Amino acid sequence: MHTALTSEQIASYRENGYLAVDNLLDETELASWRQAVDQAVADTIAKDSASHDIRHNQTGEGYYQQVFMQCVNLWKSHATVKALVLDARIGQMAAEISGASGIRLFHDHALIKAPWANPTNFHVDNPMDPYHSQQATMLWIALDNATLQNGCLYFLPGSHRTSRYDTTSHLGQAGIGDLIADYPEWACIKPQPVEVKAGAGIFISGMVAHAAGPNMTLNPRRAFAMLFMPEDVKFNGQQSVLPDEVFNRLQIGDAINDDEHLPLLYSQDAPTP
Ligand SMILES: O=C(O)CCC(=O)C(=O)O
Ligand SMILES: [Fe+2]
Repeated sequence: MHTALTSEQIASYRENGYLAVDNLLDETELASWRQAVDQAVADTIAKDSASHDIRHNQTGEGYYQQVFMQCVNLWKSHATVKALVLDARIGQMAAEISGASGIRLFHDHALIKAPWANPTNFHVDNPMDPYHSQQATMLWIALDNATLQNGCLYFLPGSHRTSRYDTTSHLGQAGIGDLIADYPEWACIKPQPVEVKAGAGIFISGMVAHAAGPNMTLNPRRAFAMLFMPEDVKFNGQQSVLPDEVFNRLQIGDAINDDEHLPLLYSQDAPTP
C-alpha cells in the first residue's frame, strides 16, 4: 500500500477538499480487496435483500435504489474485510490529511453502481453524520477504473470551505443539482470529474460537495469507502448508521468513543502497531 503522502498532496486536499492517490493499492492488494468485498457483498445480499441499504432502507424500485447498491459495515460481518480495513496505516493517512490527532472508523460501505445506475446527486457527507467536524474525511477506493462513462466522482473544488452543517439537500433525497439551492454561491464552481484507475483511493472531506455520474456501461462500477471520525468528536443527536446500542447510550455533547463499534485505527498519542 502506497501510504506516504507528500506535503503537496496534503496542501492540495486542504485547498480542494479532496485528493486522489493513484496506486494506493498495488495489483496484489487490489485483488485481495476485490475478492473480500465481492464475497461480503454477495453474502450480505443473499442473507437479507433489504439490509444492503440500511442507511436509507429503500426496498422499493425507487430512483435512489438505482443510484447504487450499498452494503454498510462489511468489516463487522466479514473477517477478510476487517483485516483490510482495520489498518493503522490507513488511519494514519486519514489523520495526516485531515489534521485530526487520531482516527476512528465510523463505518465502511461498498458502493456498487450497476449498469444503467442513476447519477449520485451532489451532496455533502458530514451534515448527515452523528458528529460535526471539519476534519471528517472518507477514503473511497476504486475497485474498478472509475470513468466518465461508468460513474466516476465529481467535486465542487473548494466548497468544503463554505459548506455548513445545516445543509438540507442530502444523498439520495434530492435531484442531481438541488444542493445549489442551499448554496447559490457555488453555482459558478465548475464540477471537476475525477477519473481514477482501479486501486486508487480518493480522500473526500466530509464538507466538500461531490456527486457521481450514471453508469452507461455494461459492467458494474465497484467502490469501497471508509468514513473516518476524528477521535475527539462529540455526538450531535443524529443516529445515521450508529448501532442502536451506541446511539441509545449517547447524550448530545458526549464524546463518541466506543472501541467495539467505532474502532480507533490510529492516534498520535498511542500509535497502534
Ligand atoms: O460512490 C458514489 O457514487 C458516491 C458515494 C458517496 O458520495 C457517499 O457514499 O457518500
Ligand atoms: Fe458522499
